Amino acid sequence: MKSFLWSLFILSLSVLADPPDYQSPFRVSSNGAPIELGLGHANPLVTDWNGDGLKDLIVGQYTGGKLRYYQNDDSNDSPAFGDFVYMQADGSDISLSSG
Ligand SMILES: [Ca+2]
Repeated sequence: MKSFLWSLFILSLSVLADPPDYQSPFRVSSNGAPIELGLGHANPLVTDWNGDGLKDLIVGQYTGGKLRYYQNDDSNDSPAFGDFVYMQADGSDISLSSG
């Protein structure tokens, strides 16, 4: 009973908390066109991969399980992405199987 009341208390707090303030969804572009991955299931990661202080974009694509790397060529407030390269390890494209 005590754990049930405690859970109810925690649930009440979460209901009363301010809702998250999300931005409206938008499409990310490279070379001025929306990035298309074919089949869905993209897993984007925004991180400064090359260490230049600008946040880059890494996107996993379901088909072939490859990882695309888009280098940010502008700023963190207004990122600009050009052509992607497939991320590699030991000279070969990284490929991750699904499942
Ligand atoms: Ca970077």
